[in-house]
Amino acid sequence: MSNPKFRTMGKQFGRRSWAEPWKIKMVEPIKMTSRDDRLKSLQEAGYNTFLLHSEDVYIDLLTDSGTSAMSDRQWAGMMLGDEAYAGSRNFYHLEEAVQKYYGYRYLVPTHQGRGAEHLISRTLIKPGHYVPANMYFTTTRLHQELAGGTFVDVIIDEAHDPANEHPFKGNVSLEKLEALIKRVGADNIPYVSLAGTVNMAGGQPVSMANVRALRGLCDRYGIPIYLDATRMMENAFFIQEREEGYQDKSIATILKEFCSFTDGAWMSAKKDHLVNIGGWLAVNDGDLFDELRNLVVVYEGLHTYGGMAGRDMEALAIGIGEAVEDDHIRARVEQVRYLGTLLTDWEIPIVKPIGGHAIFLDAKSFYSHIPQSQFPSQTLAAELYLDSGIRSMERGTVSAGRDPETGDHRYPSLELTRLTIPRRVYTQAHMDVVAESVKAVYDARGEARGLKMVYEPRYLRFFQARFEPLA
Ligand code: PM9
Repeated sequence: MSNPKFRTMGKQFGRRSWAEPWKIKMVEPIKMTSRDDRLKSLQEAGYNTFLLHSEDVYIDLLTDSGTSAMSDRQWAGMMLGDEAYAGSRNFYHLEEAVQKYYGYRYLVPTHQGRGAEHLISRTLIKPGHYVPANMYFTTTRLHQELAGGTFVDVIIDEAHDPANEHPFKGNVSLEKLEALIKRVGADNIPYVSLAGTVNMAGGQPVSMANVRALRGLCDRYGIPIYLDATRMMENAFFIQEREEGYQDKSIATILKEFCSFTDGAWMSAKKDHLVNIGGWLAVNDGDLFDELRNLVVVYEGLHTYGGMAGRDMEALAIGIGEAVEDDHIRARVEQVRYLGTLLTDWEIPIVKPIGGHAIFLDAKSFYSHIPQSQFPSQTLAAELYLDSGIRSMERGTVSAGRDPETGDHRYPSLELTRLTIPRRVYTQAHMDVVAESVKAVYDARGEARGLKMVYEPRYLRFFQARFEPLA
């Protein structure tokens, strides 16, 4: 076959092509702009892709958060919204779906993931506590720090090397965790903060063997495990694909088994669950639930809506059922891989193995002449937008923020620019256009200059910081 797509996919997977398990019923026009228009937009946005108007974007790969296309069933569910202030029937549907697929006992709804992170951090973390995690996530770590905790990264070393092909780069290093427990004492560790998959490591999964062993270690010291389940469906897919004994198990079965090793989870439903807004927190401990259910009314809304409309909860309940379908998750991950395979065929440096929700360009290798103090990932996101109107996201030094103790930039080992694929939104032809643009920017890499930060907000600076090009 002459088509390079078939050559590569055939070589890699040894089977026939996959296709999306849906067809398109409604479309939203997008427009291509001129390079002059894009330069103007970029200058107005202070070289930060978060500050662009979405109308000025051609293919939007900023995030997979809240950007999914809902199904006809979810839209039908929106019409069944029960907008009662208290006791909405849609809440009970949502509760049932979380109990059925994740297996946790009690549910607290929140407006999105960080609402849930706020509640769990505020409830469990006290000043002086240490919170071990398999790499940081921006909002998660900030809430843990605001509650008085000190974040400690206990992910395996391989996760910090973009070229390392370890199949489960999201795994917790039990040695690092046990060393921390011995150093600070189990009483000072309120919980292990476990994410599946690990966003900042490149969408990398945690194995079932690792979470099982983690449970064993935590039980010995009496430490609970709380899971960031935001992209757990994708994690389940990688277990099915790569871990012995799971090939014939469904995504739903794997998800539930994984969650059974944890004490509860928080969720940004805007990702895996195929909705535009929503989140939740679920736990097994009745006393903790009472506290969380009381706190949610202070910060989010009543405990039967938590900041969501009834119609949003209905779409979310339906989305959970669609998201665990094996065909859905396979098409989702394979589309990401399709893009990544095109890029690796052109020897463009990306994080390997290809993760679940995005391609992460390795900006340190891409722009080896730009030091981290000049923000190579931010520069790459700006150059990509300039080339073709494709919007990506910085996941390097700007996202890492400043060390709360020293006030210095934190320079992460992974300096990445993320091309995030929304679920059920773009076609393979869009992926071809994206790959060609990345290639054009790569070919011109020697001409790129770094950026200087001219405005820096106090919290989560990557959202609102402004930059100017260096001469
Ligand atoms: N993730 C993302 O684009 C949204 C904007 S960047 C902060 O990847 C994890 C693993 C996430 C996540 C958001 C949240 C917060 C928690 N955990 O955005 O508040 O990837 O719903 O969730 C983004 P919310």
